Formats: sequence, C-alpha cells, structure tokens
Amino acid sequence: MGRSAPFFLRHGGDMLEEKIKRVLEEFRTDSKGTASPQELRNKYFGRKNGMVTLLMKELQLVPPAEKPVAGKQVNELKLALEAELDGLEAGSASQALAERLQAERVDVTLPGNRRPIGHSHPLTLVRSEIEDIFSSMGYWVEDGPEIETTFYNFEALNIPEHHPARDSQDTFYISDTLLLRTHTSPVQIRTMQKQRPPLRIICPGKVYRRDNPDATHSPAFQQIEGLAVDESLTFRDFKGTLEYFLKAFFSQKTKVRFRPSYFAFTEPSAEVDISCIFCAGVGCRVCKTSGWIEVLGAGMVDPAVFRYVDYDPEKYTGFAFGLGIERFAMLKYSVNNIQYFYESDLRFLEQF
Ligand code: FA5
Repeated sequence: MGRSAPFFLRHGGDMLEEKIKRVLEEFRTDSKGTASPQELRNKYFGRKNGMVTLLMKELQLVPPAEKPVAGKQVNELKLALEAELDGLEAGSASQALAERLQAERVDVTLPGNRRPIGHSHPLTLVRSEIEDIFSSMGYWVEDGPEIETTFYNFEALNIPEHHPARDSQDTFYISDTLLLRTHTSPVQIRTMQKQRPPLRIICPGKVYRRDNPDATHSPAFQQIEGLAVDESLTFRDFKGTLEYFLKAFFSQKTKVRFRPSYFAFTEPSAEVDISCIFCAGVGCRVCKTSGWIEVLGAGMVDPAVFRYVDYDPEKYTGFAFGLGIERFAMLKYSVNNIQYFYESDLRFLEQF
C-alpha cells in the first residue's frame, strides 16, 4: 500500500479488513459451538461491548473522507451477522417447538380414561318401576311434606287422639302438633283436599318411625301410597288393580292373597300376601314355611275419611294401599338385610 493507512484502519493496530475477518471467523466458530443465539447476539451486538457494536462506535472516529468506505464494510459485516443470527434464532425456535411437540405428543388413537358411570340406587330403581306400572294404569305421582301435622298424619285418617298408633313410642314428635310423618297416607288427604274425584295417585316418599334398626326395620324408610277414588269403584277393582301390579312387579306366576286386617282409614282392610318368590309357595326359611309373604296393607277408603275432605261418601268409593319400598327391593333382589341399602357400600351397590 503506497498511501499510509487511514486513521480508522490503523486503529487498534489492525487493518479494518482483518478486524472484520476476525470477527466473522470468531462468529462462525462460536455459532458452531454450544452458545445459544441469544448469547451470540449479546456477544456481537450487545449495547456496550458487542464486537460489532464496538466497531460501529469506532466509525465515529474515522475521518469523514474515509467514512463511506469504512461504514459500508462494517455495515456489511453487521448485516451478514444479523442475517445469520436471525437464521440461528429461527432454527432454534423451530427446534424448541419440535422438541416440545415431541415431548407433549398425544396419541389420539389411545382409548381415553373413562370415568365410571354411576347408576340409580336399588331403592330408586324399585320406586321407578312401581311408578311406571301405576302410570301405565293412569295413575299420577303426588308429593307431600315429610314434616306433618297431627291432623294429616292421624286425625284426618280417622286415627283419633288416644289411638295407640299416635303413641310417642312409635312417632318422632317435633312438637305437640308437628311430627315426622309415620306413613305416606297423609298425602291422600292433601290431594283429596285440593282435587275432586276421579283420582288415581301414588305418593312415594320417606317416612319415619321409632323402630330400632334390624334386618327388616329402619327408623327412616320409604313407602309408596296409592289411592283411587271414583263414582263406582268396587272391591273387585281394588283386588284386580293390586293383583295386576304385584304380578307385573314380581312375576306373572305370583299368586296374590288378601287377608282381613285393620287400618283406621280403610274399611274393609286387608293385608296382601304374595306366594313366596323363593320357594314358589312350597314353604321355606324366608316365608317361615307358610308359602306366603306379606307385602302391603290396603283397603277400601273408610267413609269417615271422605268426610274430612268433603267428598260425598254416598257418591264416591275408593281404595288405598301402602307398601314399603325397601321390603319390595329386598324381595325383588333377594337382599336379606335392609341395612345394606343405607350403607353406601359400593360392593353392594355395584350389583344393581
Ligand atoms: C301403613 O303404613 C299404612 N299407611 C298402609 C296403608 C295405606 C294401609 C293405605 C291401608 C291403606 P304399615 O304400618 O303396615 O301400613 O306399613 C306399610 C309397610 O311399610 C310395611 O308393609 C313394611 O313393608 C313397611 N315398614 C313398616 N315399618 C317399617 C320399618 N321400620 N322399616 C322398614 N319398612 C317398614
């Protein structure tokens, strides 16, 4: 070189081309190593000490005449490194994405984790089945409160004040006039009060008695009440309806028998038995060798009850019945202890 090198080119003792070459080589070596694109960007373009940044700063010291050439060379270096860094960054982002996709890969062909699907409690199954049988005969469902007055639970059902059924030994009293209903029969009264005949209703619900828990008793259990009232209902309708229902629920082979009984609100009254479903009436341990099992209480509505609800007993007749849902479920599913229904033991419940 004939001319002495300009100030800028001599600065630091290196020629500009050499400096650029060195920076470029160092960048190439670095970019093949383990440094991340971010680290490279800091090293070459860091705001204070980036190698390219320093070269740009040095340009300010270059005499104006030499600036265009020097500036062009440094700018080309800057553009080249930036382009390479952009490429590296894009590569590393797509590599990170690929790694993430691989790590989080979902095999959509794998079967999902199925949640176990629950089902109705056996007492609910029995209640629904009984409701279905009666609704197929034109009955509808009525509801009533579990906390009742003595009027609806007893008096309007023809159970007067000193009747033994009112005994506090049997009934959970809340006050002198309020109690937990001991049967679903009060719903009969409530429905007859609000509706004129013809009536065909069933009333499922919880009832409460001061019975000690054992294999066949619980202090809280469920009943279904039935009531039909019309102008010409007879004992034949009563027998036929219950026979139809019991055969539909248990089996067409089931025999049904009516035994005289007593309820204050029906006259005549009957206990209804079915032929033992375990021994087909031959006699076994469950039916205590009698061949029969008692399943419900029933009767023709006592005219005294009609008077409480302002129905004309000369014009209307009716029949009513009441059954224990647990008892029906025990017979249907051969369960020998009522307490199983309340224990929420999945090993028991999963069988239904
Ligand atoms: C009654 O409760 C009458 N209200 C039924 C009735 C209605 C008769 C309409 C006439 C006309 P009883 O007390 O027998 O009747 O009860 C009916 C059923 O409830 C019984 O057959 C039995 O299956 C069930 N039951 C009675 N006490 C308990 C108890 N502690 N635990 C479980 N089930 C019971």
